[in-house]
Amino acid sequence: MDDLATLTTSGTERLRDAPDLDALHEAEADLLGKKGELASLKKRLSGLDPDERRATGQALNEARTVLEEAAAERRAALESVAHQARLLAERQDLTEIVEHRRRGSLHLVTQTWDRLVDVFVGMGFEVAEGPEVETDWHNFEALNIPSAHPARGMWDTLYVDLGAPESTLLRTHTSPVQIRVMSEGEPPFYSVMPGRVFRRDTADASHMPVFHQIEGLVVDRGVSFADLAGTLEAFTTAYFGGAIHSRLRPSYFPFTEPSAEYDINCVFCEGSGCRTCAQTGWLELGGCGMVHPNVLTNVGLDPEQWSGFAFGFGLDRLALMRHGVDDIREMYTGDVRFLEQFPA
Ligand code: 2NM
Repeated sequence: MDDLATLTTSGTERLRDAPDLDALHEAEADLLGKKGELASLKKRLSGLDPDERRATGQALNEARTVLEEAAAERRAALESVAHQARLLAERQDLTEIVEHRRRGSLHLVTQTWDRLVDVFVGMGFEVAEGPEVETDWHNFEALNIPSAHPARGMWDTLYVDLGAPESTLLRTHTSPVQIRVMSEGEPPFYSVMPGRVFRRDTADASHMPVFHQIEGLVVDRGVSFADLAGTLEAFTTAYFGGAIHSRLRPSYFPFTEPSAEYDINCVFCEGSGCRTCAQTGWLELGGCGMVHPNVLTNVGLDPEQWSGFAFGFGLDRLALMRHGVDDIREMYTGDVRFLEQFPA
């Protein structure tokens, strides 16, 4: 019994002080293992008389319980320390690198192009594109602008030194795409043509020799001027919001009859008059009209069967207006301080 009491005291102490899991394991084996100190004490039970044996056996069991509990307690403590150490060792620094990579964005003109196309596609139009180098026929002749026609002076044309003189040019508008669509397909047509166009102009605050247009074309049976007005009004509210409306004013284009200018309420003052709209309350956006019967005939369509309307406006001008930029040249210098103000 004395040996047992000593073993319990010293054993508990040894277990409690085990410096690590290996030492604890070793102490457990020495104290509680098959060949351990408790087991060797147990062997001595056979030398005792029955009463002593029962009391000592019970004390042995109690000592085992005490030692086992001390071992379990120490194991829990050591494992917790080991766990903390492992967490610390496996710790990963996932802090984001906040060094700012400079990210590009779509050019203001591209953003405007995409938004316009989105609105027209939403209204059921298809998108058509065509070549930037065109024939005189597609750019002028087919559009009811013969070479001697005074209206030729409406466009300052850049010619390409190819073929007969003045037979090949940089398109002055996207209308030749409409000629191609009508020549190559079968009506009905509901298409918009965004694209880059070229004019022999000196750059100033409102002109660039290279700029962009979007034109639209509808050809179907029984299309009227009311359809044109309704389509442009629907586009106006869809693109600018419900507060902005459109109006049409009589005008002249060789390829449409009747022809009209397309205005919208000034997006800055909404009609009350400001500097941008020169106190008129209106902004000129573009032109439109009913496709001239000569144009329909030129592309092989019977004007008695088919009628249509077309419209067109400057995409760059729209981008400038929308963002209150006062000089078109700003959009084409490539200055990042300008470009990064439109990060959409
Ligand atoms: C405009 C204004 C008015 C137009 C007409 C045609 C075609 F091919 F159908 F005859 N294409 N584009 C047109 C009409 C374009 O832009 C200011």
